[in-house]
Amino acid sequence: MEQERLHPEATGELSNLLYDLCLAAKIISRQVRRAGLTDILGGSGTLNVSGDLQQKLDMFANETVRNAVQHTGRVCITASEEDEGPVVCPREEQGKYVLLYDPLDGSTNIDVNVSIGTIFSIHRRVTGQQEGASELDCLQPGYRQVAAGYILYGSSTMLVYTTGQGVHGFTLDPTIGEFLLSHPDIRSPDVGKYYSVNESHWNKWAPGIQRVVGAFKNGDGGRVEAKNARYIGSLVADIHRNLMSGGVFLYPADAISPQGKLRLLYEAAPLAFVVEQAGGAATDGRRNILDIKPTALHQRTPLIIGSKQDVAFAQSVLTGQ
Ligand code: FBP
Repeated sequence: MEQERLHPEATGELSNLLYDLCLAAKIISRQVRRAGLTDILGGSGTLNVSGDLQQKLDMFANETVRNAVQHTGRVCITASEEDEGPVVCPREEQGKYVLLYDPLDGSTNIDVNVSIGTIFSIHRRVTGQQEGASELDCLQPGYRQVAAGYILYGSSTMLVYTTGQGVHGFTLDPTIGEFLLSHPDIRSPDVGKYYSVNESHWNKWAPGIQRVVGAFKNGDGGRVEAKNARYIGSLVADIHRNLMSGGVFLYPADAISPQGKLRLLYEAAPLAFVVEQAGGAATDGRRNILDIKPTALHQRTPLIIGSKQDVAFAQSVLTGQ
């Protein structure tokens, strides 16, 4: 509500939409915390549009987020990693916002009790009421986001979000069922102490990427000092650690995935908005992630994200500057 007052034109709809996402996060958090005790672990037997085996919890989280926003009159369309196409809200309940989300990122880690997360990105609708909401509303560049963030289901459940006025972290107090402001105005160090990448892909990388990762690992005798390695293999957990302690995460393109693995609309762009608002940066190796104009709902992008000077170093090596 305080942040809303920074926007004289605000109607409260965005605040309420963020609160709808908080409700979904509490329901998902409860399920994640009890996952080992209930029949919700393991695969659902179906594949998503990206060919990934959908976990039961993926499906649960996907429906929970959609149900939390679809009939509120605040959202006109949703798009999710787990849905092939966008889901248009009932005509008479279409609002002015667009919600893009990854309901449960890192889902391959669910069954082994490793931290996972929900990632969300909110845009303003671009289609008119007459023509009805469509995929056009979803295919907007990252710099047009009005809000973005993630919920981390780790040792505690945390919500971290931005509306363009800095980045703020809240911790869920399960005893009162409320997110409490535990990390106001998060700032990320310009130079990180960690580098995070799946080095098992080394031989599939282009020489430029090998040079960048090599420099983060061993230093490069001037521009970069050697860093410590940390890689969980759960995007939200890796990004959150680097946001708090300083670090650079890389999921580059490689011979198998020439566009990288991670999805632009509901993984890279929302995390780039958060990290940039905390003083960091995000690139696909050549340009700012937030400047990429999407052409497909589930398009992928190479991603280098984190402490500003480390990302700048990587981009300068990859562009030969
Ligand atoms: P999804 O679970 O949303 O498909 O996430 C993809 C992901 O698990 C990220 O969380 C993580 O950063 C990456 O893939 C790990 O990939 P890899 O196993 O190749 O290192």
